[in-house]
Amino acid sequence: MTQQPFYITTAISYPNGRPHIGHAYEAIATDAIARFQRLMGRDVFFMTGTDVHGLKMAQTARDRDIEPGALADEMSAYFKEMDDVLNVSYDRFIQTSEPDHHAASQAIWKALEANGDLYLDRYEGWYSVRDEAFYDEKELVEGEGGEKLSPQGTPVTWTAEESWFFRLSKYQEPLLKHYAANPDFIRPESRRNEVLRFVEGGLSDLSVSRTSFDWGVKVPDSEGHVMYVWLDALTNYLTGVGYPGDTAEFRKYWPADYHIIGKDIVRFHAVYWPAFLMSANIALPKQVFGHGFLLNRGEKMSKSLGNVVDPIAYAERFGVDQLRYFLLSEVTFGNDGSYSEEAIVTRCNADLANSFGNLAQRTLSFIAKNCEGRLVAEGFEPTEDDVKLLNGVVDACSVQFERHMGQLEISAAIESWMRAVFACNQYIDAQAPWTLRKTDPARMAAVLAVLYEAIGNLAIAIQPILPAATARLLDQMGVPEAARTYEAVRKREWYGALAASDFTLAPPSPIFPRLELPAEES
Ligand code: ME8
Repeated sequence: MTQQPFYITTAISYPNGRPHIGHAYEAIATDAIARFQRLMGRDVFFMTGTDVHGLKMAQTARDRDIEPGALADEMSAYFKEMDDVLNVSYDRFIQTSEPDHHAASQAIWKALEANGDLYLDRYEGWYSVRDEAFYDEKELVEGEGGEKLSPQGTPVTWTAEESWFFRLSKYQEPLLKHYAANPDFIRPESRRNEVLRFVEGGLSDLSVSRTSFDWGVKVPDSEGHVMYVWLDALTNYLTGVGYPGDTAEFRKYWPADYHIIGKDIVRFHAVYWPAFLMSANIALPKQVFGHGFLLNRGEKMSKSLGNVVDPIAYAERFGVDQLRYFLLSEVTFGNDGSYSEEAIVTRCNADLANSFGNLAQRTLSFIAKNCEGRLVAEGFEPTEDDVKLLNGVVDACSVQFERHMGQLEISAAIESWMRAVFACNQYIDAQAPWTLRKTDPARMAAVLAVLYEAIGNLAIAIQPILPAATARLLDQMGVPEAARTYEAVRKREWYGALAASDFTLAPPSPIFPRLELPAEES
């Protein structure tokens, strides 16, 4: 059977500083979805990277007295390192200075031009370097000192220069039609409503080239112009799958299934991007999902507040899977969420160390110690409680987990998994194998076999969230690689089918140690 393709992307980050926890959050969430789809049997292409052009990068490089290209290379390495440390399973990490990306950006430019959507004029208006965005006068807000700020609260400067314009105004109606016909094009609902209001308010043509600096993709046949950084940056989603040209890769993966991005850049992805694609006669992505922002104890991260967190330091301190689990369970995907060290420790201890980890540890060590590491595979009659746990609770968890993850309801998927973990802990307490050891050893072995199946299935289900810990656990349990897919779980018969037949369980080591807060903070 040929696998159905699935294409997912993160935003590409500005590497004008080191990655922060917001970048880590987006990478982790997108990775969980990509891993989930692979387990569902899809042929996944997962794209991420850095967005190295534009004025922000040029200015940062100037401040540091280095070339923008050197800054891009140096800083992009930190983003890649973050992804690798966090176990982010990207297929391509793009840096937009790469030659194939310049070629793709120039190709889309020519397509817009061929469609009659570009014209040369003079731009006069407000520009925010921090947002790399142009704003209409009517969108600006007043700062505390009476200065003009962008709607995102960033400084704006008056800009006047010769520029190429894209006929964005022409796409107001086509965009509104597309939103109406595809209610899931922009999610969540709140973001969709924002975009609808913005587009209904009318669209001005968009300045798409700059002449006051030269750090960017050169505009074809237009000396002195570089492309507006967002036009080139958005095109990375095409570069990654082989655009331009009618390549097999492009036909396979495009249009993208999901662009996963933060709420601050929904306008670029849900207005400008589909308009560029319509103009270039390229199919539109299926969905743009704008996740929320991570706040440090409810406050926005900022260098001046000194609360910008290094995700690698957090991963080293709490564990990669612990950080992944915390961010994905604590924050409802699509909403803002808050994090603190105490919250990470509390949640990971409650859910991972005390509930799932403890369940696995006590069950597996009991099997190792009291059953010589062997499971009862055949010859026992499951009781009503056994059937209820496996068919009722664990099967239902798989179904709910899959349904929620398929809808990007990541925290709800984890909640359904946690409910099944609780049910297993209740089962072990009610069955009390430690008592059965003396009174009914055959039943004790059966109870442990049921728990083994349940734990194995729950570990397989939660792999997208906890890839390393589940791999270690499933290794300890002797579950062959081929049995670790959702399809394999669905097809399997219960009772002893999970472990490799010649497997003997060794005394296990705990997979989730209890976390402690550092002394000075506890
Ligand atoms: O916007 N919490 O790059 P970027 C959660 N280069 N997510 C956050 C966040 C936070 N506190 N802060 C930022 C850019 N993000 C462009 C994208 S795509 C063609 C070009 C998210 O480095 C942000 O919303 O400013 C975005 O999705 C991503 O991190 C990169 O942000």
